[in-house]
Amino acid sequence: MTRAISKEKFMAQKIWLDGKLVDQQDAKITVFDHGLLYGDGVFEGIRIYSGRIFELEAHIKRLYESAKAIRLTISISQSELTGAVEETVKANGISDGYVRLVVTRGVGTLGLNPFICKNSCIFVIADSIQLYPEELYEKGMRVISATTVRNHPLAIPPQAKSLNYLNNILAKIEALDNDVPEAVIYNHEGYVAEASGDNVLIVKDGVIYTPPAEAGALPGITQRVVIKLAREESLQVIEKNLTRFDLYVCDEFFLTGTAAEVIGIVEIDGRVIGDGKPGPITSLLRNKFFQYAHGKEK
Ligand code: PXG
Repeated sequence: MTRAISKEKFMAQKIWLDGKLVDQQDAKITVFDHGLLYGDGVFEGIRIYSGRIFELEAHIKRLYESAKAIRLTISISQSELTGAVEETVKANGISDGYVRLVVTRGVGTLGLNPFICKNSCIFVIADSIQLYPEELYEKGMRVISATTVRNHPLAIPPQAKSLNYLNNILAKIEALDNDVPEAVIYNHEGYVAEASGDNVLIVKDGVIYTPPAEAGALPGITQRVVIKLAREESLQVIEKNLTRFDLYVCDEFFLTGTAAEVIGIVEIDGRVIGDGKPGPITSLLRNKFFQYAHGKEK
């Protein structure tokens, strides 16, 4: 598997900004943009595998739904934005990499009122992606339970991928303070929601379990694809609320996400999962996902 892509090789050269491709040094945004002042906006992170933009339609749909949830009108249509992403990837000649698609509330004043911002600001970056080292996929990753609680459903909707990621960043800081790369975040009722940038799945007695969207996870596009691939392998997948105990005593544990793809978890809060190595279902789904993403199957 190709993993690390050198930064020099894939340095983003052209950025799509409000309708135009511009050089990176000319891609400038004012300090009065509410995305910067208040984290007021939405975004997507999308992979490019073997020259194809992975699940672009699903990412575009989620972006518009996130925008709707925060009453942000994206000034161009879904098909125009799809075209902008394709154009940016092509202009930068990237066949394996990453797209960051961002829509901010736009230029406003030093006040919260979002309706003063007349036009959303849209930009697309196509670049390489900072990946976990390959060793982590082979040996599996250790995680902790975060004390930071997932956004309450009556606060920023947890299903909206907003630019306001501080809650998840606080959980990530807890992880890094404990010398592990990721943390599991629980919701206000104590059920598992997700990790700071990935969805949580476990295996118990041959059945895969993952928290339902109501538990406060971002509905992951990687998670959806992996569930589909698992069902094609005749594996049973059940969405249900999971507790910390369920994670402690499961047979296998893995995370899915655009950045991490499928990664095995081998320890949580000092409890070893299974035999301390990524389990067979995790490895099977990781391979299936790789093949599917690179178009080597179906
Ligand atoms: N939960 C959260 C909070 C996320 O941010 C996921 C789950 C997984 O969703 P997808 O659709 O990607 O399977 C995410 C996605 C990064 C990075 O740079 C993080 C994400 C996506 C892309 C890049 O850490 N998170």
